[in-house]
Amino acid sequence: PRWLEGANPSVLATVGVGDLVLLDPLSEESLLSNLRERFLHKEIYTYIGNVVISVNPYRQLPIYSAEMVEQYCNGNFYAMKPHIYAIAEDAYSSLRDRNRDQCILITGESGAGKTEASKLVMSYVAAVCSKGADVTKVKEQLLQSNPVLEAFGNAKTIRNNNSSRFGKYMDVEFDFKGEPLGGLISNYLLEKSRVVWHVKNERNFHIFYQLLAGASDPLLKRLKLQRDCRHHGYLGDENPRLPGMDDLLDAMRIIGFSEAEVMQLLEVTAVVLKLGDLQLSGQFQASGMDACVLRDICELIGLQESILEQALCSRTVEAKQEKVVTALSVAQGYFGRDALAKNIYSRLFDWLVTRINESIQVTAGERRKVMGVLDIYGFEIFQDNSFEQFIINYCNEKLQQIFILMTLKEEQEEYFREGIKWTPVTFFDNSIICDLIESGKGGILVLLDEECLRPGTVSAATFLAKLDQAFGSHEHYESRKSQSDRHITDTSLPSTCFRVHHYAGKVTYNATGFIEKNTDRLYRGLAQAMWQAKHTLLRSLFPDGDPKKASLKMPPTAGFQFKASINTLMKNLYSKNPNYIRCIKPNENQAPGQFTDELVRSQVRYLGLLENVRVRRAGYAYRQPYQPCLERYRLLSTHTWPRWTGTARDGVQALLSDLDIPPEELAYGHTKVFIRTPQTLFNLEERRRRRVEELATVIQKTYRGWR
Ligand code: AOV
Ligand code: MG
Repeated sequence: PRWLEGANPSVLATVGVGDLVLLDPLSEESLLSNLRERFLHKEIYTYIGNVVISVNPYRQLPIYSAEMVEQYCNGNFYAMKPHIYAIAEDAYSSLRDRNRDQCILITGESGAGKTEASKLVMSYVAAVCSKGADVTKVKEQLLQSNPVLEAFGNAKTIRNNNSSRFGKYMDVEFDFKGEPLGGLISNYLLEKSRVVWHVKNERNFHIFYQLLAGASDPLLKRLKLQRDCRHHGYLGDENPRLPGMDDLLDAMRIIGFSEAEVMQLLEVTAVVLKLGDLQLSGQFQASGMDACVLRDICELIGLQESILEQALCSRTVEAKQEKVVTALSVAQGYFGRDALAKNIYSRLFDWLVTRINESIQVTAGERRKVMGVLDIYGFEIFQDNSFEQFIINYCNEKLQQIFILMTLKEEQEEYFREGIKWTPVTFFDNSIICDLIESGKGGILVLLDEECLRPGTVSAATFLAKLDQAFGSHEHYESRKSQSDRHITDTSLPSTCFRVHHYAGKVTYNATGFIEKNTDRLYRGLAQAMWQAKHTLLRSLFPDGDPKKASLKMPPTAGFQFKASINTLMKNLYSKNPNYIRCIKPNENQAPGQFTDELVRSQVRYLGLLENVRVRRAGYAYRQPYQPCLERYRLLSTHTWPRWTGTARDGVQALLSDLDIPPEELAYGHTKVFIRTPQTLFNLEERRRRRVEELATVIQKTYRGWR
């Protein structure tokens, strides 16, 4: 019988509670042990209302099959286990049926499972929309953009063997029927310093190893590369195990790259590697260059050797119609070489995104709806943190801010939509930290820019002094100077460093390198040399090398650009209906089945999960649309059992008023019923359980009677 299907594992009848809103008593400890218990039973998803918490299982679980997709797509997921598919379904169906633009915000620290989550969401949406030929092509292209961008933008780090080293936001556009039309990808600041240097036990971007391990002999020869990566200066280590080159080439073909484009792309990639092999052996000057490597590079890109050599070992400064050529020292030569490699690679990455967008972008002016999926690098605290971590953590700070604002906003709006009264709750607001970093009136980024543009000698020390002067007494800023002003002695903070108290923890940044990385200087001669190459792709990456376009104006700094693009992103996200996936990393070893309490506790803390539950409970802990609520509890009242013919709303009202629930426990919204405390819901569930048993006994007896 249909009503016995209520034996489905529900949000409640699972390990611990499936929705933390129902936790009783509610404390950090109970929240943590609920997550732990579920995780150890391979229940990695838990809700806080409409937010999904996902704890990285570090193993393949059998919960992503086509049947699962089917269940979440058809079912009423109030009666199913918490799952990322539920949030994907909720977002997709409200986009399709209620015409609301959606965004999926995935946050969590490095290795917590954000990228995997974004792929699950995308594959869910791809699976549930129709299967026509046109749609299939679009879907394939959207999905295949992933392996291509991962090859060029991901790398092994200490935290994560497949760490995203760039931020990605993808808008998927749908027509009025909910069929995908295409998409648009935005990328944020690639960690390009990795091209020329990485920490021990980490690696360079995947593509280099994939190329060396997977290219055919003739291709490798054509690219003038050695198969063993120890022959290449920028790699050093051996080949890690990675997806094969063939899959990557297939993906590029599906997206619509021509053979010629793929070849050019690989050639430019090879040039980056070869630059790392270029030794500058002159004793004092960079002129003693490895002739073979220089020739290889120039052959690959169609450039006269003397032009590149000149650009690498000297600098031309134009002053008052006079050209002054100065020879570079070896150190300056290497600096220029590495800057060139980083610039080529990051410009190539931008080109790749643009090229993918050309294939997937929607041109038709149809009425569209959009689902945005944000997967960005997670919060990072390393032993040694530099400009890259500063930018990454700034970005996470902004995402936390948007989470705070939007959870509260969304909660308030829901009560408003449903016509229910509500009193706001307070939450830790991290805007003070955001301001410290990005304020236009003298935030850290502005001071850094000032320092980069200031004539005269600037250094990490002058930058630090500037920070000290501005933020010496700021409660989220620390340095040796500010400590001594406060009579604190702390030897763990080196004198070249400053510390920011982020929402997710204190991070010590080494100021050395901030100025160089922010200015991101490339000697003009090198850009001009690249522009003279015959290689069409490479040349197109350096429009600034055109002497006619040479301007004396400094290009915008890396920090300035990032801030601008992050703020555009925030505006975009604010305009959409948010859906949250909060990823948690259970242990530091990338190991299955391990749950390190302290590690999870700190994430629970900084993600503000406890506050999140409190906000959710402050008004009404639990809410359910009328129809599923009626289905679930109608057997509790003779008004609604065995049959109810009125509307679902009236049914729920009739049913609940029959059950002696105090009226202040309930509120009837336009589409949902709201229940104030978890106890009421437990109570309902308990009664329901007993009633189901009762009915089952009745049936058994009846059957026996028949026999
Ligand atoms: P991240 O995106 O959050 O880190 P990933 O999504 O790359 O983290 O996850 C790290 C690794 O954890 C993956 O390579 C998988 O091996 C494993 N993993 C994550 N989610 C799942 C899942 N649902 N099922 C099975 N394994 C999973 V970073 O990009 O570093 O911030 O910058
Ligand atoms: Mg990632």
